[in-house]
Amino acid sequence: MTITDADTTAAPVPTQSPYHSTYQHRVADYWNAEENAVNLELGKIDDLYHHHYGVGGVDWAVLDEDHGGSEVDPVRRRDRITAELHRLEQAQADLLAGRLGPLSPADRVLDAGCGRGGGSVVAHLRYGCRADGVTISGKQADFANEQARKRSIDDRVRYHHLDMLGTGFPSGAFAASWNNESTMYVELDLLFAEHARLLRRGGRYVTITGCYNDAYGRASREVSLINAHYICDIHPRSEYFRAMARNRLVPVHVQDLTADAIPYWQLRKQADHLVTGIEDTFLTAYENGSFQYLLIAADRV
Ligand code: GPP
Ligand code: MG
Repeated sequence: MTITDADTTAAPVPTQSPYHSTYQHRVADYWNAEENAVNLELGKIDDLYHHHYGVGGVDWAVLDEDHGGSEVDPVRRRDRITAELHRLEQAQADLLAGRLGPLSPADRVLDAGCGRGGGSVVAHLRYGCRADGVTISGKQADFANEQARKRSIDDRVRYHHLDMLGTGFPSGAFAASWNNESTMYVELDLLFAEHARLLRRGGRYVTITGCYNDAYGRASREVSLINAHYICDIHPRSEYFRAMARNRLVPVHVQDLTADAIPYWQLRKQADHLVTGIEDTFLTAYENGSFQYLLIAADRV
């Protein structure tokens, strides 16, 4: 059989950087348009804008206790829920940042898929290191750079409108790099090849990710719904370790955060002012065993 051009439907592939595929354009469209209250209202609290979920136990008193009187004031209740969700997202960011070190102000780190930039600020404040964030959303990069300017850390923390699969940064320049819930947008081999190129020998790579559970089988209905919701493609757990092994990344710490991730979704589900509609799907996916929330830290050898 001969396949000719006429047999295939040509997808126009944009040539202008940073997009290497039509898919990336659509993903960038999503993030350029995204203004979910669950991200903006939480971020406003202390100007740390995250695009990941939370870990740890919920203080359930936020739902009913009101220290101002016996009646539950709905506005104060809403604010307490928002602050509690932000606390859990911050705990997740701190957990990841804690695995990057030890680092010093002389070190440079890469935040791959940086969103509105919170993770790079967290790493910089913790270690004093220089941080570069990359995102294929120009709007996110602009927003994050504005935040860095407001904090007067824009000489040390910079965001770039770039594809994390091909950043153009110098080889071996980074002491640590990470993906916080962004690996599901890319092919892992291409991603880890770029991290391995950018990290110095002995450098540290960390990811927190949602993955589907090989022991369950293939991707469940809930995993497919999450993919459709965010336009992503969740990988199986096994693929992370295969792709790391192929790209000089040797796991040093693996942590199943699934149980720690559930309280966040239980609280988020009750936050009428913040829900996006994906809350029950995450809870079912975690509870039926088809989906896992994982931290992997690896050394670049
Ligand atoms: C959260 O971003 C993360 C993703 C969109 C990637 C998918 C993650 C998985 C673990 C599958 P967000 O904070 O912008 O999402 P939301 O608006 O729902 O809070
Ligand atoms: Mg969010």
